[in-house]
Amino acid sequence: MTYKTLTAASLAALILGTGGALAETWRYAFEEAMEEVQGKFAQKFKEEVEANSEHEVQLFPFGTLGESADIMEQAQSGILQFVDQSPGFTGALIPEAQVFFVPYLLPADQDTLVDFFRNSKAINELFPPLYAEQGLELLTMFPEGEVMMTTTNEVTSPADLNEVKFRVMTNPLLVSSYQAFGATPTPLPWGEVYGALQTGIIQGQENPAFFIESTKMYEVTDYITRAGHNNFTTAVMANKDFYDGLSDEDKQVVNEAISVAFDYIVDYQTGLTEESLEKIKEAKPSITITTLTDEQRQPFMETADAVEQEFLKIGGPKAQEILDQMKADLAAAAAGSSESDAEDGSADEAAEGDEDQG
Ligand code: 6CS
Repeated sequence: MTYKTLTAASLAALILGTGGALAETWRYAFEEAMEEVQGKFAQKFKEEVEANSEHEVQLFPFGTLGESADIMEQAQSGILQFVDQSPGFTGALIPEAQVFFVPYLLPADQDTLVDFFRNSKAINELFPPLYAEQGLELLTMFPEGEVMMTTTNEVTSPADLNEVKFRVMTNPLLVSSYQAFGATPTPLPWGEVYGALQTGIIQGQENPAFFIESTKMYEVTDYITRAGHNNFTTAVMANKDFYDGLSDEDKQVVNEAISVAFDYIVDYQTGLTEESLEKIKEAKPSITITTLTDEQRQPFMETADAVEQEFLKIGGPKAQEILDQMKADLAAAAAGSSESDAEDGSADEAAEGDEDQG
């Protein structure tokens, strides 16, 4: 073989001595800052890929490439190889992804929740073809923490949300859900939320405690309400053409890195909610943090059926199949958790934990 007959790839492989795999730089954007949950996940992914291949992963946190909708477009067009976008923004693209906004569908118990995300057939088998239709390889979904409302007025019942312009992610079912809660939902991209609260354009928003703390949402609201209605779900994807074009070896590197990062991010979140709430209290002692009682939650919970029906209307052709499978997966996760509690004798402790978490 002469240099004339060498392809660019084989020449590079010769130079790099990588046995055929070209060392590339992969670009990965996410919706949060480097030290927030999505950033921590991305950093672990990068560390794993770089330790196990010749590739480099370049990370783009929130704000460097635009809003969530922008990074999704960039991933679909192949400018980015990887993107983390939450179903809160994917709902218009993949209507079935709105299922994560049926209130009280996901469990409050962390072990059950993680078991569900790890083993769900809906996530691992039914969602990937729906993402593939949009040019995306769904790599994983993971939870980011209990969602809480932060508002300028106290909220203990749906009546307290009357006339409250409440910011939600740009997801039609989330709009329906907050309508059912009695609020006036206002879909906005993330970058506009702090300013909108500061200027009084909106009077509330929802997010996990770590994000309320790190983005200082407590500065522009006075009440945090734990209604226990959801856990924040996010998803990591690759551009599908890029992923399909990877060697088997590189696919394995990517999949392994995702799996290691998943385990890492689950561990990372242990105690994070309570730590974040403590930091908020320290930074703003006047903040009121209320965990609603079961009785106070009841009217919020009663909206779940109507929102589920709405999901079946607007959740795309696979809505029913996704919902049924999610429910089956959640039941299996709950049964698995109670079995392992029984085995290690920790059922009582788990039940106590549930109460603490609400
Ligand atoms: O509320 C939002 O828009 C943002 N919340 C979190 C926890 N992550 C990213 C998302 O943009």
